[in-house]
Amino acid sequence: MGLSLTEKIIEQHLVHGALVPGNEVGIRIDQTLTQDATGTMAYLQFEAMNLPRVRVKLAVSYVDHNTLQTGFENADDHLFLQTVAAKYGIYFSRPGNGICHQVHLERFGIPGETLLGADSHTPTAGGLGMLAIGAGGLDVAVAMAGGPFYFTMPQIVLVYLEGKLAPWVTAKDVILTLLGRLSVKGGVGKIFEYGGPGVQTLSVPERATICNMGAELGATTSIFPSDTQTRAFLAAQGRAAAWQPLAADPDARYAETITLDLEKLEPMVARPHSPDAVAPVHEVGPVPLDQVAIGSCTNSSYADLMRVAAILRGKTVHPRVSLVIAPGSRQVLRLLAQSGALADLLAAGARILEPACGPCIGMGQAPPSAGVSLRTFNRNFRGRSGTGDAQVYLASPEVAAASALTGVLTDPRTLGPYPQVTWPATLPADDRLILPPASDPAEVAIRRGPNIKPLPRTGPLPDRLEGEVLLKLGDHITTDDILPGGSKVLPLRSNIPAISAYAFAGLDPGFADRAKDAGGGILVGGQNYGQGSSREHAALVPMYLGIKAVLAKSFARIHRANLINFGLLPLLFVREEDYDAINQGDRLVIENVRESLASDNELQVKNLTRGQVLRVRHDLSPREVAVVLAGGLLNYTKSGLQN
Ligand code: MIC
Ligand code: SF4
Repeated sequence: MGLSLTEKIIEQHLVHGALVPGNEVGIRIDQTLTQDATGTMAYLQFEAMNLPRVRVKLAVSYVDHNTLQTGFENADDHLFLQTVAAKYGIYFSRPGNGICHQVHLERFGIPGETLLGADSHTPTAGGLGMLAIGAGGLDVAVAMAGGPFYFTMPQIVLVYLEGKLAPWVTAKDVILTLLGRLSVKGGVGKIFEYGGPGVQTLSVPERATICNMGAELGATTSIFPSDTQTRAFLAAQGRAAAWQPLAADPDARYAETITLDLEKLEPMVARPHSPDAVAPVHEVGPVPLDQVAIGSCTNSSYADLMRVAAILRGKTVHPRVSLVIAPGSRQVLRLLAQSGALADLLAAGARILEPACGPCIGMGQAPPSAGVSLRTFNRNFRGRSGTGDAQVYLASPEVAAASALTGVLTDPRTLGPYPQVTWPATLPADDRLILPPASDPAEVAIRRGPNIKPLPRTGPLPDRLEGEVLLKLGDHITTDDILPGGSKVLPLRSNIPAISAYAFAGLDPGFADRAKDAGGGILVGGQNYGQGSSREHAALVPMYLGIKAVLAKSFARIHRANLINFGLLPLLFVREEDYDAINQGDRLVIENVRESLASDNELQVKNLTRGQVLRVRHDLSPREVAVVLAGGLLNYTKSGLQN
């Protein structure tokens, strides 16, 4: 039987387990990436492993999230990251060079290799035929130390593309359509592999847009074949040597096939407050807008912004709308400048931001109170923009540009002929803001500003867990809910004691104090608990506040792994109805935890407040059980238990 492309790459990198869906596999990692909001922790963890250099083929540290320097904190973190990179053999992409995923695609990605990134949108590189997976910083630190990356072997789903996109319909509409069909948990435990004749009609940046938002499906990753489009992209980057053709075997078997006729798609929009609340733009109608934001790792490529410039050329942004544009990389910005498109954007009234994440993570450009913002980004969770009551819609750059002109949500097909973008034969490969590691590491002194606090640690898991249910939450709680982003909170990412004050701040501002007063406790969640970002702070901060376990109906992949990595127990209700039998404030106790975890998949939870007993289960692999028992991955790795 033939193999899918995913299986081929996993097989080539396999160091543990077998390719059976649901089994734990461990793979060798070729490349790692970190960004500044997750990177400081990842490198503190790497330092704790006492190795002189990283042990991967390539490691890159990006600064793209925390670029607003409203105080010393972010600037200090940048210096820490720069010196750590120089010392330990890591390439450093300086602030202003661009968003990690866009720059990685342009300058570093290699078809057929594995990439582990401390950011949930790492699968963007799947557009190049890489097996690229997002993970918590600690998993990335272990990979940098040469350790395998462990994950549950997903089911491989074939997304069979037919036809060709109609004018004004884009890659963003492909992935929004899939999100509308499958929902934000439709990809959990799956890898989406794209195939079919429609693939060759899509350029690498378009493929990258689709893979990027596969993260919103909850998928482990998404991947495209490596073909002549891939070769053309790499050749334009001056990296033709990195190319190799890659595809699934013709007789590959998939767990499921989803067929999409590209021809039939239309411009789509995700309404507030979830990326899967999708509908065609013309059905949603002319929603009045206060802000239009174009950029993010989803839609900030050269072609995206050239089309925006062509739509805006000679016109002026609607007076009600603030239009902000953040190019994905300095390469994109340079191309816009060289081609004159930047002048068109400026003349139309666009506010140009530096190439960085910016408004996507609430780093500036928060919308006005109760404002409506249309964004080309990938997430529109409540409050993520920095304005608690803002309404955020997600759509393609074409929809965004058309709407910026009219002031209302607009189907761009009303604009007339679709602007064709011709790619320059060669792109300016200017890596001056990418610093190679130091040739003499001994000469590099690590700069550790006062914002960088030591990593909190926890001991082995106790045998008896008793605590109050400090918070009972609903379905689809995001890591933005657990630990918000934004320009006020993000600068504290290297300072767990300080950032812990913001745990669940948007949902329950009293949470952190309550947890501290109670000396810790237990959390209860619904379906898909911890969806969204890879930020391990969403596990690290609860750990710091003394949370020992989370009981939920189901967990999102990366957050589940982060909980385990920091010694917290992710437990599942055996009967989902038991969720209703627990109230916030109830006192729960689980006895003989250590023994039960190792010997059985079920545990008993006594609700002391209600005098009831309910059953929960765990789906931890033997390795994960050992990690939790040790009090987290760092203890486990250091104690030499790892084989
Ligand atoms: C995000 O888009 O939410 C982020 C910010 O890029 C996160 C990482 C983080 O929280 O630092 C992600 O997606 O993993
Ligand atoms: Fe940055 Fe937004 Fe992409 Fe996250 S989703 S990496 S914040 S641009």
